Amino acid sequence: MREERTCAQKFSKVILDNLLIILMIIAVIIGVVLGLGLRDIWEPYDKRKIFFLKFPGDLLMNMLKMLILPLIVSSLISSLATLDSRASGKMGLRAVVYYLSTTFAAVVLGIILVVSIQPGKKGSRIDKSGAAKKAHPIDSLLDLIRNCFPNNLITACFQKQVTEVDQFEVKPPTMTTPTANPNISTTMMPNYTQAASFFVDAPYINGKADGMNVLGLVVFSIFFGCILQQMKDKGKPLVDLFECLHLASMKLVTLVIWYSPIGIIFLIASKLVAMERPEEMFEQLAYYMATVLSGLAIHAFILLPLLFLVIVRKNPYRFMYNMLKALLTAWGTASSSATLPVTMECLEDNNHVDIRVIKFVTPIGATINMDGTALYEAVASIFIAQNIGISLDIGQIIIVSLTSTAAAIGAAGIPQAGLVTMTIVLSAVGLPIEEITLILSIDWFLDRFRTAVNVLGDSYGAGIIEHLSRNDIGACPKYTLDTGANGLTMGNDYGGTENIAFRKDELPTTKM
Ligand code: 7O9
Repeated sequence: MREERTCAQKFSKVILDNLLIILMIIAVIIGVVLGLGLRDIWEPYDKRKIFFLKFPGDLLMNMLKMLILPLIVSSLISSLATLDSRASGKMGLRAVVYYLSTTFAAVVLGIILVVSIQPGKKGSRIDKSGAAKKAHPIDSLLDLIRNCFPNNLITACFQKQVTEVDQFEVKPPTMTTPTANPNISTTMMPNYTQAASFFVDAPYINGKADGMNVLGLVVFSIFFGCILQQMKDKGKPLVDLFECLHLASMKLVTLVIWYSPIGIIFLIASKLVAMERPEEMFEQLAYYMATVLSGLAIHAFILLPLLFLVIVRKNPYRFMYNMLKALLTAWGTASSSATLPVTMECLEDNNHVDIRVIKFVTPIGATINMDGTALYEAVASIFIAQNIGISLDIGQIIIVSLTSTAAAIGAAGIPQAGLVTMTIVLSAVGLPIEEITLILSIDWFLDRFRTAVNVLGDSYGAGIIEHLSRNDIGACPKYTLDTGANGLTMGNDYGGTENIAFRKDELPTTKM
């Protein structure tokens, strides 16, 4: 009887899961068809209609983003508080090594492709004009570090600190005769008499950049979780609180996911209607798009799965299929932070990764691990150099690879990131940052693909880190999967071989 019920439950779960995936794929198709259809009827400048069309999509974005704050804080605090500090230290180290090496591999792959395909030399020189915001790399780096330590936890939930630079004019004092002082020779004061006024930077911290200071919250949660772990029994009430917060938030995620197909239709359709003349820009940038997309494809379908296969020795494509809901959400929303709730759900429910590993590594992965973005930034900057006829030497290419890796890791911590990180890469090799406008017109399109790759990298990361850390963290002490009435849960089954089931009352009670 009990077994029958488990089978029936499992069967209905498989049906429901696949139904959702089918609905999401249909949503993507309907979104594209609706968007392209409405383009013929509406004009792209009809902003009000587009605004209305996007409304159901805005709701999805809001619902997903609403869940980020409770999820990252509760996940990090509860996982670090329940793992012993040696295990979490090792796991953290593995995560950082994985993030750094896969991001760098993505960059190298991108550079190899862009240097061999040479998309910037194909077709005509693209003329675009417009202004890009200047960013001082040092200011961005200091902002990044400053944001790790927010001065107020409440404001950190919706604001970052950002350095802005005013320029003020300095007028050199005028002297009637430059040689009035006989002790100073005129040669020591070259051009003094002709000195015109000049401008100097006056940087100041403006705490008003919109957006969550995710890095500050992550750093705080990590330390808070470690402290709670050390407090043992005294910390238990708060640990329970955050565990409960996580569980409840994940239940909300399940609800939101059912709405996601509708949201995705309208997000995609509104984007397509608002798009400028596609024929023209696709033609000019076709080789560039092909380079970026093939790089992302090689990274997603060959490099990452190969790494997973070598380390975990399980079917990487099965793992990827199980993440499809998250990947489609990433594609639909073009935001890996908004996708974080879905990523966590897929890892837990479909790939059965240990919940403590998910809670620890996915918020950090979503913040610092962006393989797709890193690959894109490297390709984009070398493409720009090729297009304006500047050839980069090997030293400059190495600088591009290092800054792209660093920019992708720091993106979430840099206020008004997005293109700012791109300007950092360009200015590091002395390319004119105005040229970013070349690629701006199709950024929204490539963003979807690189976001999906970012999410895939985070997901494989969770699987790989779980496998490497299996001996450090021991059996799962808490039981968080949806268990139904019989109190059984499934172990790791994405390879289809390992199916450990353990009963609630048999679970180890010792605290990890
Ligand atoms: C792409 F951890 C979280 F979930 F709380 C979290 C919150 C916010 C994680 C990250 C962020 C965040 O601010 N991310 C961010 C990402 C900020 C600025 C730029 C980017 C880069 O975004 C990618 C890209 O444009 O290539 C991509 N759209 O992964 O979301």
